[in-house]
Amino acid sequence: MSSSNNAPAYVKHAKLKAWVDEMAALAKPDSIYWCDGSQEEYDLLCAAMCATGMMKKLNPAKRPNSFLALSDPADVARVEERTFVCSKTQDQAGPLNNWVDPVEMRATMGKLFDGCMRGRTMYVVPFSMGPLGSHIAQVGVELSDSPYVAVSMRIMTRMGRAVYDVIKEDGYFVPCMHSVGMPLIDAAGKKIDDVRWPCNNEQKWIVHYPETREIWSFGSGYGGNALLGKKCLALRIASVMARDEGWLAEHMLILGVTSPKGEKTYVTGAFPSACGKTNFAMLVPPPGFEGWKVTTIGEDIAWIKPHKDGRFYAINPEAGYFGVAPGTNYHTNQNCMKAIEADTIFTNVAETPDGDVWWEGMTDEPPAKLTDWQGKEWTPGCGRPAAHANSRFTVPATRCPSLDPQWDDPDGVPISAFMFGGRRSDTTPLVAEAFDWEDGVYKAATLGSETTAAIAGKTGVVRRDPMAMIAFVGYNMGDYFKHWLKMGKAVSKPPKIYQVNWFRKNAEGKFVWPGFGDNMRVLKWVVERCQGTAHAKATALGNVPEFDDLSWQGLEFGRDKFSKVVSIDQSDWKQELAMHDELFKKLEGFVPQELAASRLALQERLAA
Ligand code: SAT
Ligand code: MN
Repeated sequence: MSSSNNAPAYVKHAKLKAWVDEMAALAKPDSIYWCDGSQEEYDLLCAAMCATGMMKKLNPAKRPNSFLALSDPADVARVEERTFVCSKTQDQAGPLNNWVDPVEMRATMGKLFDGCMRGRTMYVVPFSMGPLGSHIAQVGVELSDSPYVAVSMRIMTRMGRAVYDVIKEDGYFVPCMHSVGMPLIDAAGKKIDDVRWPCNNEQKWIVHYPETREIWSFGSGYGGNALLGKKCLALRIASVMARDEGWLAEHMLILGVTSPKGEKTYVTGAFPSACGKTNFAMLVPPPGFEGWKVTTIGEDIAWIKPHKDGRFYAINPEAGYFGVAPGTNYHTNQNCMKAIEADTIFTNVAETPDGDVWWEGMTDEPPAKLTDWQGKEWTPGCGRPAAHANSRFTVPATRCPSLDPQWDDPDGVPISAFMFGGRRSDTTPLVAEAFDWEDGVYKAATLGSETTAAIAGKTGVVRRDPMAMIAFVGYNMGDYFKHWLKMGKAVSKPPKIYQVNWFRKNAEGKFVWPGFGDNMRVLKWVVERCQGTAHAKATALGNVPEFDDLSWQGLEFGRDKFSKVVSIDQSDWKQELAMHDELFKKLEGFVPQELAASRLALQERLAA
C-alpha cells in the first residue's frame, strides 16, 4: 500500500500528511492520488471514468466538454435520516438532529472504513470554501475513493494545489473522509467486480463531529452526501464555527439588483432544496423592466459576517452550481441554460440519440426516443420519467452569464435584505416584510415547505424547515435561533427580513403566481423598501404591498388574481399556528423566549 511518501514536494503540511497516512492505513486503498486541480488532471480523470463506464462523454458538437453520469437507482439524493451530528451531548445536537455518542460513532466508523477502499485509489482533494486566502474562507481536505467526487469538487470548490499555499506548513483545514463503501477486494483477498456507480445501499452514514470539526461519509457517491465541502462543511460544520465566532453560515442564494439609476442592492434568499434558488439567483427581469439587472453571487450557500461599516457582508463559499435539472429551460432560467451549454457534468438526466441531454420540462415536446436515467430505452408516454426528479448539473460559476463581477471578492458584498421562502400551495402570502428583526427571525424560524425530491423520502408534505436549514444546522436548533436573535444586534444596520411564497395554487391545483422572471416584481418592491421608497400596508403577517405598489407592466395580472396570492385565510392560519406550536414543542426547553413572544403577538394580530 502507498503512503503519503508519494505526496508532491509542494505539500509541506506534516499533520496533513500524517492524517493521510493514518486514513490510508485504515481504508487500505491500492494507491493514493494527490489532486493538483489542473485541467489536465480533470481531463484524465474524466477519460478514465469514461473508460470504466462511470461517466459518458456527451457529443462535443452538442455539449462540448460535458459528461453524463448515471447513479445507482438507490443513490439519488441526500439521506437525512442517515445524517448525524455527533456532539458530546445529545442536547448540543438538539432534538432536530440525529445524534449518536461520538465515542460509539467513532467505533462504528472505524469498523466501516477498515479496508473499505481495498482495490481502489484514494484521492486527496484539497479545497477552499470561499476565495483562496479570504478571511471568510475555510480550507478542507477530502479523501475519497470516488473519481467522480474528485472532478465534481474541482467544479464546486476552489480545488487544487493553490490550497497548499494557503495552509502552508501548519494551517487549519477541515478533515473530510469519504468512501463509496464498496471495496474491490474483500477482507479475504477475493476480487469483487466494480459496477458503474459504486455505493453501499445497506450502510449509508453522513457523520459530523462538531467539536473536532470532522466529517466522515460512507456509502453514497451522490451530491451533498459525497461532495463534503457543500452541505457537510459549508453548512453543518460552518454553522458551528459561525455560532462560536459570531457570523452566519446559511442555506441562501445571494444576488445583486441594479436599478436603472445604477444603484446596486444585494439580497439573499433562503429556500429549501429544489425550491428554485438557482432560478431566482439567475433571474432575468421580464419585459417592462428595462434597465433593471440581476446578477448572481451564489445560488445555494452564503457565509455572512458583520463588517465594521455596520452591515453584514456575504460571500458564496462555492465555486460552482449543483442544480436541479428538471424544469430548467430557456424560459425558466435562460442564464443557467447558457451556463450548462458546455463544461458540465450531468447526473441522472436522460440522453438523446445524438449524445445530448434531456429532462422533463427542458422542451415543450419530449424527444421521440431517449435513454433514461437508468440507461433504459424511453419513449414519451411510457409511463416513467426520463430524468430523475433530483437529477442535477454540476457547472463552474464562471460559466454563468449573470455572474456578478464581485462574486470572487474576498470581502464579500453588503446585504440589504434576507428573503425566506417555502413551497406552499396555500397559507403564506406572496410577500410580507417583517416588522422588525425579532419578527423576521420568528418568520424564518417557522418557515414551512412542501418536501421535494432533493431529499430521499416522501415528497409534497408540509414540514417545518427553519431558515431552510432543518437538515443543515450542526447544533441545537433552539441555540441557532438564539444565535440569530443575537446576530441582529451585531450590526447597526441589520438587513430587512421578508417572507415570500411563489407557489400558491388555485382550486384547480394550478400555480396562481407566474414565478421565475416575474419574481422581479416582488424583488423590485423589496429593493425599494430597503431604499425607503416603496409603500406598504401593515397586516397581521407584516408589511405587504398593495396592488398598486407592484409594477405590472408586461403582465396580465388583475386585482382578482393579486388578492389570491396575498389573501390571509383565518382557518389556514389557525392550522399554521398549530404547526408552529408543534415545532416549538419538539424544541421544548430550547426555544428563546423572544420567539414565544412573537408567536403570541402574531396570534393577537390575527385575532384583531
Ligand atoms: O445536498 S445536495 O447538494 O445534494 C442538494 C440539495 O439538497 O440542495
Ligand atoms: Mn441546497
